[in-house]
Amino acid sequence: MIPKDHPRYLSLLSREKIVNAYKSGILADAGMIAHGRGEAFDYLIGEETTETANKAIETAAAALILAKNPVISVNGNAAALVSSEIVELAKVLSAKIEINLFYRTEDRVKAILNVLKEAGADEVFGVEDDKMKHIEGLNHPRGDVSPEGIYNADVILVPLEDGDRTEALIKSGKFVIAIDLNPLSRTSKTASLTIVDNIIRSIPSIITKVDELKNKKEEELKDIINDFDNLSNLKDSLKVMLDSIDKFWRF
Ligand code: PTJ
Repeated sequence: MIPKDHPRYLSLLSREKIVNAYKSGILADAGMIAHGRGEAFDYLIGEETTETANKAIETAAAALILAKNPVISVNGNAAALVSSEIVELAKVLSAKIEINLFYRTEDRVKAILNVLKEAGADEVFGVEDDKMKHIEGLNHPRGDVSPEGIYNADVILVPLEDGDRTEALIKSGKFVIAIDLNPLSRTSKTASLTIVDNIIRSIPSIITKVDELKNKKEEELKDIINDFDNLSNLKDSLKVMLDSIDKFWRF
């Protein structure tokens, strides 16, 4: 129903996917509110991946390539918007996919599992409640994770994560890569590395970067990671948003 020549076609398409995912039981009701907040920040960066975000994307790709047990954590919003891209990224990295929900219900886990399987995922972790282990510092069940997935991961990619869980994952020694359009969120500030960009652009960009960097020497990849400073990258992202005032008259 959305005309392809609409200037904000992609944004409206995402909105439609989010609403449909809510109707089919994939998305938490709070997922719609979270999406709206993301839309507002995306507007401020011009609905484009910034240079600052590209630097974070390159660093994320380097960290994921070097990881011994990389895991991509999937929630309702990620399943609604980028399930195929997540499956593709997991394949190029030989990473695991784990369903890890803030508002966990058995029905939502099943619905998200179906979406991931339809997108081509062979194996998905975080599905069987009785096999879960607990991450210290979080109240049940938000801290329950799969022993083969997040519990033993060294690098975790978390599109849209909550601040408490990011903090608990960091405390348990993980390298946490967050994707969050809000550079001021606790997740953004707590993560090892934050990509301030929309997941619909950043997951495909990570795939491209992994392809570009996968044959680089370990030392070169480590240099990329060591050169990255999360707080200063977040400040740069915020600056891009504040500078959008200069673009105000151009429309
Ligand atoms: O599916 P569940 O049960 O795990 O629940 C997922 C939500 C997202 C509802 C839950 O984790 C939550 O309440 O998250 P928050 O605390 O609202 O944080 C969501 C963050 O993601 C906000 O900072 C938004 O700006 C950001 N965000 C929203 N949409 C996008 C986004 N960041 C990147 N890409 C988006 N498309």
